[in-house]
Amino acid sequence: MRKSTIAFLLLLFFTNIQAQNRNPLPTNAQLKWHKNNYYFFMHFGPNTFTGKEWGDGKEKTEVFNPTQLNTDQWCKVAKESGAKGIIITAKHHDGFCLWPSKYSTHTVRESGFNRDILAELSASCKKAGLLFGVYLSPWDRNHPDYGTEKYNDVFVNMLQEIFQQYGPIWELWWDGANGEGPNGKLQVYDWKRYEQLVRKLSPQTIIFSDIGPDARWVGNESGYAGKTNWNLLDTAGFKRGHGAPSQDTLGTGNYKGASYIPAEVDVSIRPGWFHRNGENEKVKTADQLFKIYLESVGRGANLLLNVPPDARGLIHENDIIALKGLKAKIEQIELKDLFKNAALNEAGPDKNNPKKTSTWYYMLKAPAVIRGIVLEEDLKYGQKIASATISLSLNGEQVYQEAITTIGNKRIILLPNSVQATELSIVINEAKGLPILKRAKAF
Ligand code: FUL
Repeated sequence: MRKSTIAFLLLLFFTNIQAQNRNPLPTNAQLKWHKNNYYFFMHFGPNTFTGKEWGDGKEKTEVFNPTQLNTDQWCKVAKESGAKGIIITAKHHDGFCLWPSKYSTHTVRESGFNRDILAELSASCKKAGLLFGVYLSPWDRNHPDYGTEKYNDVFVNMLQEIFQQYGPIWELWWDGANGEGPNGKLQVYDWKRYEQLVRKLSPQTIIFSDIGPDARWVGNESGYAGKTNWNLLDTAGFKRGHGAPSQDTLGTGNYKGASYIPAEVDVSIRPGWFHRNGENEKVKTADQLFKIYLESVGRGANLLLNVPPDARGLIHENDIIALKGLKAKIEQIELKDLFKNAALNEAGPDKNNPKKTSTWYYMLKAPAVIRGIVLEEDLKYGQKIASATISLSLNGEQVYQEAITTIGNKRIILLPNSVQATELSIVINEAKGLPILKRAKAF
């Protein structure tokens, strides 16, 4: 064999070993982010008044004219729905700014409405104890500089305004869309510069985009994460927007992914992202929202549920009814802990052989009626569990069994029918390293 071939094979061998040993860890900000696993998205702007989904940036600023805008009402609804925060479209693709930016002439200031919605919402969120986040579309169909290098300065200046005037910003939401601007040109986004600035201004902010760096798009807007959902992603060679990893990969993550970038599920309570009057009867029902919750939060992802204010500047009554229903359903899971006082028998995990099958075995003195199980993995040391078998038994006789793959932040298993049981066993069949279960609950 030639020397160069041997060198190549050795390189391949070591690269492979390295890949297998990878254990990307979450940052503290990401660990906290996992805990706030359900929050609101709000699309609000000229589209709310024109009925469009994508404004072309030529809308007259006066169309933006909410008659009863009240950000305290938004926060009250968020709080009463169990959501932990609000991410608002500070600027959508039409370029209209919900704050009076010095770097645009297409803002609330020019609309005659002349109230600073970012200031009002960030104050309301603080008052209500909610997290505050911002969606800032880089694609701008109004700004005259879009499509030129000058626009990168504009975008950076806008980021600066937002972080300095309305912070702390908990999450920054970057859409990868990159269409034409008013002069027909595409923009070459300077992502590196934007990211460096945000890290400098606010190191704890979670930056979301198709490929992170802190949270990734889940690959669909229908409200579900992959049944297997790794918080890891390979981003080398991929870009935001076109050029992102495949939608399937975004949904499942990469088993051996090089970076810790967990998934966020964005979905709207209505048919579109913006409120339209004709769609008040098409608000998703509490049952539909609960299914979304189970398939997002219940699969280890975070849920960003879009609840768009209407042209009054309020959250519509129909949305509130559905959200109350959702909250009641979530509470049935979260407030119950049927195995709380059960005896626990652990067989493993084995520190010397972390890949060995390990079992957690809970026993109750009297039978309980079980509708579902909640499992949580401790992610501080990385995501480890790849496959597990959950069984419920009644006095030693098995009444239910389900095989699952990843657990991650939270795994909710809803049984097809409630069963009576006295024992719950969780067998970890495969783990990438020492598996640590934070808790197992039954409801
Ligand atoms: C997309 C946008 O084009 C939609 O209008 C919406 O804002 C959604 C959340 O992201 O990429």
